[in-house]
Order: sequence, then C-alpha cells, then structure tokens
Amino acid sequence: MSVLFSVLTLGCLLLVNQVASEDKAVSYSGYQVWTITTSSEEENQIVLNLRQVYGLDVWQWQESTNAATDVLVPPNISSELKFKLNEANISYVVKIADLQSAINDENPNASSSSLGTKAAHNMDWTSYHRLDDIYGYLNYLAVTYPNLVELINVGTSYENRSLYLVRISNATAPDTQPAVWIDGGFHAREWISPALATYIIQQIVEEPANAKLLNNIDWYIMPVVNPDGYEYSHVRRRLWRKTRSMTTSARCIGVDPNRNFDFKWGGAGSSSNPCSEVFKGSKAFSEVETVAYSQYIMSKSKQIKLYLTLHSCGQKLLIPWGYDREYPSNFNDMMELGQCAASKFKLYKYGVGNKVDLLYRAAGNAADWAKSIGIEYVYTVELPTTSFIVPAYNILPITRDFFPAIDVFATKIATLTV
Ligand code: 0X9
Ligand code: ZN
Repeated sequence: MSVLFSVLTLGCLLLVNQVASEDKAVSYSGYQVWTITTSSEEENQIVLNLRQVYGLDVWQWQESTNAATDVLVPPNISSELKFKLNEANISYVVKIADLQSAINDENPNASSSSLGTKAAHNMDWTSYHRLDDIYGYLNYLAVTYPNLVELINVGTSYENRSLYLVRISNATAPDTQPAVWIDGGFHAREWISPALATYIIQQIVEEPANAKLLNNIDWYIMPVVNPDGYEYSHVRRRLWRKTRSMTTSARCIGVDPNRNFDFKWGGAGSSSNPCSEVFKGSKAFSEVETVAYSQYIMSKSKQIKLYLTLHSCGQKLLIPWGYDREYPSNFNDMMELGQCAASKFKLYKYGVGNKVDLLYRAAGNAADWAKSIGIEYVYTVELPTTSFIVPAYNILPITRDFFPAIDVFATKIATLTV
C-alpha cells in the first residue's frame, strides 16, 4: 500500500514539475536538503531504496563508505520520508531548511553590472552571470588581445546557442606546445564552475603577474559546455542539471552530458530512464554538445597533457577511472600532482583520490573518455562548497583559493613535450 502510494506521489510530482517548468520559474519553496547518516550496510540499502522509490535528487553521496548522503526533499514527501527514516532508526539533519530562501539570497546582484554601464563587458566575479555576459567577455578578450586570445566556435547546442571556447597562447607556430584543457558548465546548476573557468581565463589573460603561465603552454578553456541547461537553470529551474534535448519521454527532457561519452557508455551509475538525472542518452554521443566537445578535444589530443573538468559540489579532486574501481597505469603520478595542487588550497579542504573510492561509479563520464584517448593528467574537480547553491559573495574566495593550483599544474605541464 505505502509503496503504491509512493509511486503515485512520485508520478504526480514529476508531472507537476514538468508542467510548471514551461511557463515561469519553478519555486523551491518548502524544499529542503537533508543529510542522512547511515551506520550499517542494512541502513545503506534502506536509504538506497528510498532514493529509488521517491526518485530523490542526491546532492552528495559516497558509494564506498557509510558516509552521509545529502538529498533534496520536496515538501509533499517530507513527512512520509521522515516517518520511514524514523521507522528504520536512521538519523538525518536538515541542512537547508528552505531551498527557495537560499536561492533568493544566492545572486542578489544578478545583472546589476550591466545596468546603464558603458563598460566593454559585463563580467565580474561578485555575481553569477548569464551566458550573454560570459560570451561577451570571451569576445571582448579576443578583440582586445588578438595576439593572445582566439575565440573558437566548436558547434551549436540543441537550442541553437554557440559553443565557444578560448585558446590562449603566445606561441608563434600552432600546436607546438603542450596544452591544458579546462571546461566548466557540464551540469547546468553548478554555477560556481563557469565562474571559476572564466576567472582562470581572466587571470591568465589580464593579470600581468601570471604571464609565466604562458611560457610553453597553450590553454583551451570552455566555460559553458552545456549552455542550454545553464540558461534554463537561470530562468526556469535553478536545479536543472542535464541538457535540454527531447527524449523518448514526452514529459522528461535532457541527457546527463557526463554520462553520454563513448567510453564504457551505459555502465554503472548511469540510467536508461529519460526521467533520471543521470540519463545516459539514447546512444553514446547522442548530444550535439558532447559531440562538438569531444571532436574538438580529439583534434588536439596530442597537445593536451592536462584535462580539468570543473563541477560542483563537494571539494574533491577526482582521478579516473570512474566507470568502475579500476586505476589507470599512471594513477600514482596523477595522485602525486593532484595532491601537490590541492596542497595550495588554504580556505577549502579538498579530498584527492580515485573517483569511485571518493564518490561513486559514473560510466560514460567525460573525464574517463579523456583518459581513454590518451590524455596524461585527467581530473574532475568538485568545487566548494557542499551545496549547489553557493552565495555569490563566495565566488571570489573560492576562485582565489583555487587559482594557485593552476600554477602547480602549469609548472608540470610546461616540462612535457608534444
Ligand atoms: O556525477 C557526476 O557526473 C559528477 N558529480 S556531480 O555532482 N558534479 O554531478 C562526478 C563525476 C565523477 N566521476 C565519477 N564519480 N565516476
Ligand atoms: Zn557536475
């Protein structure tokens, strides 16, 4: 009876969400984030089962231990979930009491920088910016520093937005130096990721003190891999994660771009259900965004020696493989460089280690694919904090804390040959 009730509740929830999303911004009023702590394998299984029954959106989870699981709890299942957890003697604490309040406080100065100013661009790192501001900034840099910055359009998104990256290089001949690839904005709701990617661009291009980072390295930085999702998370649904492509299900849209890559595609930690947040897509590279992205990286695969894909949240530097508990042959090298980079973080503590050990299996993820095509140093970064909603006043503390790690990576990569 209660299972039937749960399934019905879940069905209604999905339907209501979908309809609401079409006209105006979805309110998360009454939504909470709970940290559930288990202390035995049996309790783990109960929580896993509850996650499935209620289709819970999981914010933090570690597969290998009994560590805490953060889940988003919609108001209409709150009392039932509370009852189920109490019944099983599983403890939980409310981490975010009202998500909409947290969202309201997150980005108070949104687009204020563009109001009435005649500045050459609207970018800053005291608020989160829409795609136009980000692309406007990339364009500004390419126009202002033509000998250093090239704006490259690698394709078009499902909803017809350009897919831009910048190449930053002072080399006179193309493709002769080792290169670093950095991307952000795979997952739409992880706003701190494009913020850091653009901050890194700004620091390398516009901060004279960082000129040494241009010695013997080409930089390829793509701040918003999933622009459709990013825009959707700004105007309609703050917690949107996936792309915005049509699926076989009329009411569930989008593919998890980080399960859509053609390496171990469809394995553990991905789903064939279009309504899932980790939907793998109808086939590997079903998404125009992952195709454009992977083709470009392929074309530079000999040069790219370091690959950083910026996500949030959780403060981790993750090393492949992620499809299963397996370790690439240069795992120890990646670990050593990762630890050295992470030792630079002063404000936020990051864990460094294998993806499955520190997180969970996620077959078809982009970093595994990057490793599979031969890139030497590959990391997935889960940025601070332990929530997707990071108040804008924390952008600068987080990005400034991170930047010294870029120096560590660059020092290593500059010594490699193409
Ligand atoms: O699940 C993901 O795609 C990444 N986490 S996130 O919260 N940003 O969505 C983690 C991918 C890292 N890879 C593995 N865990 N295998
Ligand atoms: Zn992510």
